[in-house]
This record gives sequence, C-alpha cells and structure tokens, in this order.
Amino acid sequence: METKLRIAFQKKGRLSEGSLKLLSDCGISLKNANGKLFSSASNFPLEVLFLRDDDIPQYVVDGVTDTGIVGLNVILESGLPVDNMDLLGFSGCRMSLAIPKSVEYTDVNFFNGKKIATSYPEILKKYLKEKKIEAEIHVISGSVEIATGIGLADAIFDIVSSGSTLVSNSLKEVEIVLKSEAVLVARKGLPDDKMKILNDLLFRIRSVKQAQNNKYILLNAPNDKLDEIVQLLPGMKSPTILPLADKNWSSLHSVVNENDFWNIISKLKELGAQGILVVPIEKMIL
Ligand code: PRT
Ligand code: ZN
Repeated sequence: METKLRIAFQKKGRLSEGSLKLLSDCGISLKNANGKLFSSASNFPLEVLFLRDDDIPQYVVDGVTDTGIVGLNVILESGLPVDNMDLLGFSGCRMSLAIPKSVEYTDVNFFNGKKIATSYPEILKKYLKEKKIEAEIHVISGSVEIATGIGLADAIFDIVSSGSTLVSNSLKEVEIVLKSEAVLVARKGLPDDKMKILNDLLFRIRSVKQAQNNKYILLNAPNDKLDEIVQLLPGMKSPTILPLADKNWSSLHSVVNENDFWNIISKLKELGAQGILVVPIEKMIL
C-alpha cells in the first residue's frame, strides 16, 4: 500500500481557514472534506484529521497523526517534544499580561505578589521565572478577560489579537510575553518514507510563502540612473534589463520583498523610474 503522511488540522476555529487555504495554495485537493473527521488528498499522499486544536500536540507525539498545524502557543504550553518545522504566517496573535486600565503600571516587578488568571500556566510560569517574579497563578479554562472584573485576580495573561476584548473589559496590555502564529509540527523520528513526503510538502509550503512575501516589479528607468536603480533591486540573482525603443531608457524586471516594498518604491521614483508595475507572484522556487 502507498505510504501516506497524516496531518491534523483544527476542525473548527481560528486555524481552520488558514490551514485549508495553505493546502489549496500548495495545489493539494481534499476529497469531500466538509464536516468530516477524516479526509484524504486526491493528488498528494496526504490524509487529514480534523481535531480540536488542544489535542493536536499529544496526538502527534502518540503517533495518531504524523504532523499537525496548531498555534505556537498551544505547542509551547503543552511542553511536548515535537519538531517545529515551519511558522506558517497565519492566525497570528500575541500572549500578553494585562491589568485593569485604572491601575498604575511601572514595570514587570508590578506582578510580584499579585494573582494572575490564565489558561496558559506553563508559558506564564516560565516567563515569571525568567523575570524572577513571584506571583500566584490562577488557572481558568475560559473567559479569562473577566477575571479581574469579578475580583478573581489582579491581572490576566491571555491571547490578544486586535486588543478589543481587553478594551471592552477595561483592561490594558502591559507586557507582551510571546508572539504566536500557526506552526507545522511533526513527530520526532518519522520514518524515511514519511519524511520524504513531509519534505515535499514543506517544499511546496515554502514556495507559496516565499511568493506571498515577494512581488514582481517591472519599471522603466533612464539609463544614466540604471546603476543606482539596480542597487535597490537585487532580484533573485540580479535584475533583468531590456532595452527600450527610446535609446536612453531601459526596462527592468525584478523581485522585491513585501517588507521593503514601499521604501524601495519611493526611492525608485526619486531616481526617475517610470511606469512601475507591481504584480503578485503565485509560486516562487528558490
Ligand atoms: O475548539 P478548539 O479547541 O479547536 O478551538 P479554540 O477555541 O481553543 O481555539 P481558537 O480557534 O479560538 O484559537 C486557535 C488558535 O488561534 C489559538 O491557539 C491562537 O494560536 C490563535 N489565535 C489567533 C487566537 C486569536 N488570534 C484570538 N484572538 N486565539 C484566540 N483568540 C481570542 C483570545 O483568547 C481573546 O479572547 O480572541 C480574543 C482576543 O481577541 P481580540 O481581537 O479582541 O484581541
Ligand atoms: Zn482549543
């Protein structure tokens, strides 16, 4: 029988859409995945299990699944030994300490002797130890944001994304402890045949991510500024330069990183570049 790699996705929640989109961006189609616990791909040796996110780390370790996509926060809280293969760039959030808006905050020593409510005691314990803070941790499984309002704790440690939950509970974020996003994890010591499939999958994922982080740029440049413009556009090797009908001008094609993009565009304009086109890249193979 053909070897297949098994991956676990969150069944329903903040990781689900990103996980399914990643698979489809990688050109992998699932056979009737809707509402099922289990599905398999029609064009890649992959089986998908749909689970609660909290169960995924343990199932990876136990061998129920070979790999999984889950928040980095959940992996770190579980403390389980899995291989973190790749950060995937979606479901981003931070884990922060927050206190009532009306309470004055100086620095992290504020938390000495305080009571902190959280669903993530392990991450918090590690942080407090590093900062040499002695605080009491009160573990609750949900609605952490109401803990100070009902007098259960002096502070909370929870996931923050837009910050609006904090605002509507009259809390303020005072320390960012961890930045989290979806991560692909794998069981340690996968057999060679599964490892090969995982590497094929990672190759596709990395190509998709590279493409998302980069843009293809085309522009016309005056020849006397070409050298300076080329300096700004390293490209994958170096930019492509094509002559234009007007002898004093050339056309330049290259790839720019999304993060440098606006910075580069304004410098290009200063150097006299014209007709700048920026287009998305679907896949990028390095
Ligand atoms: O049912 P299951 O157990 O599978 O799902 P779940 O309810 O435990 O998880 P889910 O879907 O809420 O979150 C899954 C993962 O998404 C988390 O482990 C994080 O890695 C990530 N993530 C990203 C978030 C958020 N953003 C987020 N905003 N997880 C939770 N929140 C909550 C947060 O707890 C707080 O209550 O949203 C609220 C804050 O949001 P803002 O925008 O008001 O700051
Ligand atoms: Zn959960």
